[in-house]
Amino acid sequence: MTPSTRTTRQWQDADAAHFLHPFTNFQALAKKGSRIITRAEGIYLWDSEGHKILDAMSGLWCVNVGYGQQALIDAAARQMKELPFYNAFFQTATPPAIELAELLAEVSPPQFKHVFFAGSGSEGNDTVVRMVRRYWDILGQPERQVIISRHNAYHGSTMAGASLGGMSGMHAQGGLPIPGIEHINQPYWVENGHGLGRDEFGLVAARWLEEKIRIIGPEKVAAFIGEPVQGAGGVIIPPATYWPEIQRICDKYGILLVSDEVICGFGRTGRWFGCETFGMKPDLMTFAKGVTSGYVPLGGVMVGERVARVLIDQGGEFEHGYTYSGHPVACAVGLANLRLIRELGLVERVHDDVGPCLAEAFASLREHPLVGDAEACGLMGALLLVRDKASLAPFPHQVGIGMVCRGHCFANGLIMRAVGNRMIIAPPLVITRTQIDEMTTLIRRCLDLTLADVQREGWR
Ligand code: PXG
Repeated sequence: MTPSTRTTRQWQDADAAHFLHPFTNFQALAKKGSRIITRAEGIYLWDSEGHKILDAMSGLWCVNVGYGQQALIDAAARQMKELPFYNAFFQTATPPAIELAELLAEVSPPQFKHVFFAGSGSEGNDTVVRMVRRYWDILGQPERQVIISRHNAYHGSTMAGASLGGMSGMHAQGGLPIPGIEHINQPYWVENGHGLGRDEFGLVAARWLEEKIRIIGPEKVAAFIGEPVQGAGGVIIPPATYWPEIQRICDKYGILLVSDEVICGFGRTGRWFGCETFGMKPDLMTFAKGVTSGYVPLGGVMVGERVARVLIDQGGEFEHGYTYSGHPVACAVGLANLRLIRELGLVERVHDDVGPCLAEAFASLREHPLVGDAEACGLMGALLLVRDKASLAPFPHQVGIGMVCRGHCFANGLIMRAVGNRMIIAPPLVITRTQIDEMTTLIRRCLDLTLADVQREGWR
């Protein structure tokens, strides 16, 4: 049935009866009913009640070229007609997968010439774990098993992805992390800075990696993985000193550096990949989301020459892969998407135009009585909601200030995420300056409404 053939209530009842949503308290949602999204265009969504919503989260950090791009739609339709599926397992390949591999190598930093395709970011990170350990095996150092990650990182929801991630709620369910994964603290200045200047703190936070390597024993450490900017963790933008120091430490101990570019890739930070914005040279890059702008699922791992040469020249068979590794329809859409990003000059646009515009808009929101800190990097931004601006003292946890603000966004036609006391956005890269103004006006209205709640309820 098409959306118009059922009422919102009917959709909600069927949803509650049959659909288990990801990261959702099923009982609470069934009581409230889902919001049913029925169509989209540009940076806007419409729900089943006809409400127009500004999607400042690009779906889920992925619709980089915005909704309704005909080139992507045509690419999918054409490929489905010609060859909807063939695998890449038994010494076969399809033209879209080959062409996308070629184009990915072209837009990636120069050390990347090869790609391993997966179906999602989580699968990509499972591949990372398999590949990193295989690399050290081939080199005769099988004791190098440990991968170091960070608390409050998000690397997906498969067993390996959730283990690499540093979300304590996820680790509490299902006996995670799997063996051989260790975590250090995150480079979040507000929580961990302890009075240091930001740049000084960046160095201190990076050196937590060195301490961890020494505790584990450098001969046992295989790799370090991190998101250039932690997305799901609340748009945690590290100090400029952080990644170069991480790079220095990885080089010193010879351990592989993995950049999880699932959110930061494909223009989000104002360069093709976040590692370029933050000045590091990873050996592997996980990607997903923006590679197809979310129109169809696709993920994978860019494999740098250091690892690729060992796997190819010395490795024999790599016993790993997915049915949908190199799915022709997904790859055809990926190709059309990357070509469109180039054609529209979206990466440069984020760097030179809409990125700086967002930074200015967020700087102006810093004046708001609830905002203790406002940060932006390319087209991702975060507002820290505080009880006291001078000390950055937080609201008591039970107030749930982020969720209060998010409720106002929901009611006012704006999708903005709350991560604890951080309100975050990552709009489509096609957003215009006028639309950034419109979004900023909406955000300010929601902050005002939240402040009114704070005053009425006496939360300060
Ligand atoms: N790495 C990073 C950095 C991600 O952000 C994944 C891996 C996993 O990708 P898949 O395609 O398997 O979901 C992600 C996904 C949130 C949220 O709440 C973020 C993601 C997924 C779901 C929710 O911000 N990022």
